[in-house]
Amino acid sequence: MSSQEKNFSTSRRSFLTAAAAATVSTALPASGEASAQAHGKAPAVQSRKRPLNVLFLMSDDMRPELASYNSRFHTHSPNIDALGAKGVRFDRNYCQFPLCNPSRASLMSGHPPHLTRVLGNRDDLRKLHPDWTTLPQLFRQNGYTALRSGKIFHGGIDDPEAWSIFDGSTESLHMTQEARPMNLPHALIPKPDGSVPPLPTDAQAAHSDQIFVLDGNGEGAGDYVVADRTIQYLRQCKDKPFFIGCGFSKPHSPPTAPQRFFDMYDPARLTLPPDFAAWPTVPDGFPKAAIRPRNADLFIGRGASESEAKEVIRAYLASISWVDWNLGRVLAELDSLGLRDNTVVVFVADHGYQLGEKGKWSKAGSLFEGGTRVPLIIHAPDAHGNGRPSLRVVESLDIYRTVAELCGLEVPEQIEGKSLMPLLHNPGAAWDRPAYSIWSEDGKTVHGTAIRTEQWRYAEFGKDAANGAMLFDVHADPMELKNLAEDARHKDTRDRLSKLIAAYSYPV
Ligand SMILES: [Ca+2]
Repeated sequence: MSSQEKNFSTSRRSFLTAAAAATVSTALPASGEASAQAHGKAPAVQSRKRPLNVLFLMSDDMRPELASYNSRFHTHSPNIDALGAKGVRFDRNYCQFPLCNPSRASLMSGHPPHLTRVLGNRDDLRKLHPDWTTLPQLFRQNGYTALRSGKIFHGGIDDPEAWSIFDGSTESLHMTQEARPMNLPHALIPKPDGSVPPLPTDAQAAHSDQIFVLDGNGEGAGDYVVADRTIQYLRQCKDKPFFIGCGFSKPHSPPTAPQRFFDMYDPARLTLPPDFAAWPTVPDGFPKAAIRPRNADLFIGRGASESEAKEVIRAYLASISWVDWNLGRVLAELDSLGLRDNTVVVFVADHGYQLGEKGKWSKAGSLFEGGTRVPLIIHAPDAHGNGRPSLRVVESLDIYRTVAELCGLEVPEQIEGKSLMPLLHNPGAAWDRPAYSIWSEDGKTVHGTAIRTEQWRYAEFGKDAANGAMLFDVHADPMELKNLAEDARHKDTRDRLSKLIAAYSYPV
């Protein structure tokens, strides 16, 4: 065994330890046991011959633009939708930070971003917290084989303690198939002040203007390889307990998919959001701090014409459909190996994205629904709520505790978030926890904090909202077009939510 391999061959002792733990406490009440629990009787314990495995599927920059989440684009996402129909689909799940590394560090460590202190894409969670136990690490310590394919932690900042094999590979970024760049026409869209800026020349901006088209099914490229490797790991681990992380890197820019996924969408039929603007635009009545003046992922330093915007939305949807297709290959393998009934399957994205709303083409700085709402599906075998969606507000931070408890693993002290077990059992159960998301402009201090309840989204910028606030009734105004923060009729609501933000301690 090479020095890079740790616990890859699961010892019998650790296997038995994990198996015993799983047998004692994992099972959700089976049918009929719920009422017994409601009357104060302990539910019957369901025994398992083997511990539950975990297949942890992630996507990058995917807002819930999926058919089952009522995407207005009718996205072709049959595999994710089927997974959601099999398990519990959380329709109001929120990330804690709209940027890759901070969001993933929070989710995988079970601590909110103001405690991880990972507030930018260069902070290293493991270096900051050598003693913390990340989620895959917890499984590895309990005798599981923990393997990663693709992007689970941030690219280039993987957690060496998390995985049974750590090779620091970045296979999700490799492309062995030549991708055809499709350059968008550089329309010169004047700025709101009438000036026309020069076309961006820096490498990042040039890169951001490209869409990549692949041949066939994308064989040999990016997420195809991530799925292939996951399938290989499933075959390798089918007879021992595993935690396999499968991290797709799309629809993160540059949008990439085989031609046939582009063909699923007609750009002429795609509609732009009502607050679409060619440039990042602060609408009347909104604080400037809510909209970063420069895009970070697409349309960097230049305006977007309506036709270009539709081409990019089409490419984003095609990328989602390609992820969905690859995810379907992984789940088909899980089925063919007979592992579905013994495996907890999680699907989540790191954060959302703005697709032209308020002129934004990025997640960075977005404390709107677009930037913070992400799909979350959990299929736990025997969960009583399987097949029903949950409308309760939950956080990606809740995943750590939930998955650990599902598998009967003792959760380390200090882990935050709340177990979603009650919602997996009864998706409509009472639930009064709000979701929080923060943003840091400089990676050091918190510049904005948002709170989401079932009816309201409220965000403050600067300490005590020194740089403004925004309040939306998300039932009446799902597109977040009208800021109610200064509306006297909603003062009580604002005051109540403001107090919650103040209590959500963070360094300012
Ligand atoms: Ca991301």
